Amino acid sequence: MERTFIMIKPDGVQRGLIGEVIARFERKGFTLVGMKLMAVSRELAEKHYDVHKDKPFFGGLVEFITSSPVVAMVWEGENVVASGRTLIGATNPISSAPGTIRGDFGITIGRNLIHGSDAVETAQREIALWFTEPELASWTPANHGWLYE
Ligand code: RTP
Ligand code: MG
Repeated sequence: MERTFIMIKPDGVQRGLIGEVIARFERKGFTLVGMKLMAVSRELAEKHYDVHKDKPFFGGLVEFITSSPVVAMVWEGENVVASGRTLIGATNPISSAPGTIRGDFGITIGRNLIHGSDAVETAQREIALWFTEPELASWTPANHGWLYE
């Protein structure tokens, strides 16, 4: 089953939206297989956002992600990478649809609340970067048969 890496960024934690975000993934039907609240080191933030290292916003982004705790999670389910991005909404909250996390709670791109892996391969890289194997639990929720054909 597919897995994705989801991170509630410092603004989401500070604004008391941890439960709101978890509830949306849970009610959708996805399965939580790993979760921790943690301070992020500069090294981890730089590795995580390595793809953006030459962008003008990189320095500010790393400062922001290391400024206050985040909630790192791994969610599992059919097409959870793409579907998770749909739940999250467009990168810039100006154009994220109402009903999405960024559309409902965000105003500006630099404070867009949440990160979600953008492809299956990215998800694998990010999960390995943020979690060790013993921190992830493989389990089948009791409602599984009512979620999938
Ligand atoms: P994320 O990686 O955080 O899930 O967001 P994303 O895929 O939707 O967007 P991405 O292009 O990967 O950008 C990563 C994060 O960098 C910040 N950003 N700031 N100031 C700016 O112009 C700017 N552009 C991007 C955002 O926090 C974005 O989520
Ligand atoms: Mg991204």
